[in-house]
Amino acid sequence: MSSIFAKPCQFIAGAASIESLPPIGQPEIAFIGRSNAGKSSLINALIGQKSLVRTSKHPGHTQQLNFFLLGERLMLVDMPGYGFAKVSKQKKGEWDGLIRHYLCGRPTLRRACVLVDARRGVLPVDEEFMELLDEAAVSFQIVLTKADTLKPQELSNILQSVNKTIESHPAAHPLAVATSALTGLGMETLHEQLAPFAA
Ligand SMILES: Nc1nc2c(ncn2[C@@H]2O[C@H](COP(=O)(O)OP(=O)(O)OP(=O)(O)O)[C@@H](O)[C@H]2O)c(=O)[nH]1
Ligand SMILES: [Mg+2]
Repeated sequence: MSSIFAKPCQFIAGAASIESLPPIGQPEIAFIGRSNAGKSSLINALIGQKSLVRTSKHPGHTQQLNFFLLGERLMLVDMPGYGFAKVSKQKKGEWDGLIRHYLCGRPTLRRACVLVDARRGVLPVDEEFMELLDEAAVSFQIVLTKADTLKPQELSNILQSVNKTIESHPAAHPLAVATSALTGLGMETLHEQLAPFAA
């Protein structure tokens, strides 16, 4: 495991509104994606812990922006899922508004990881957020999650199609990475790509 990801990681703050966002500090990496895409699980897998970040099989579990400080030098930000139909319209609006505000206005945000469930592929709501990231000039990377649930050929097909999507997004990292929080697939690649953002 590359050094920063082997360092202690601690919960720093949770923010359910723009007013309660923690002050600007260390460089930040945000993990965004649809509800249930595997954001919280991926952060646990990246830091080699089972349950620092709470996960659930029920979509809509993470309900605020949660800030985790890694090795005192890099903030990992777990976000609520976007576009979740089963929460009230008002809640959905609040979450999407908070996510948008954070993504477009956070000077310490270095990279957004856009998580896409490999079984579902890129959906219109993912495209919407990728366009927002393009406009805000926030560099992002598509991370396919739950790769363990697909056969190798299926995974290769979805990777190919996602890499096509990337071509139309100027802020996107040129290659998507396939991951599994269960098997650890892709963690080394993400460690290598994200570690340089640490202060
Ligand atoms: N098979 C498999 N299941 C996974 C993987 N990652 C996450 N899951 C499962 O997917 C479900 C959702 O995981 P979470 O990490 O809570 O997803 P989330 O994106 O944080 O969800 P919200 O907070 O509700 O937006 C849980 O049941 C996880 O066990 C994976 O790599 N493989
Ligand atoms: Mg979550």
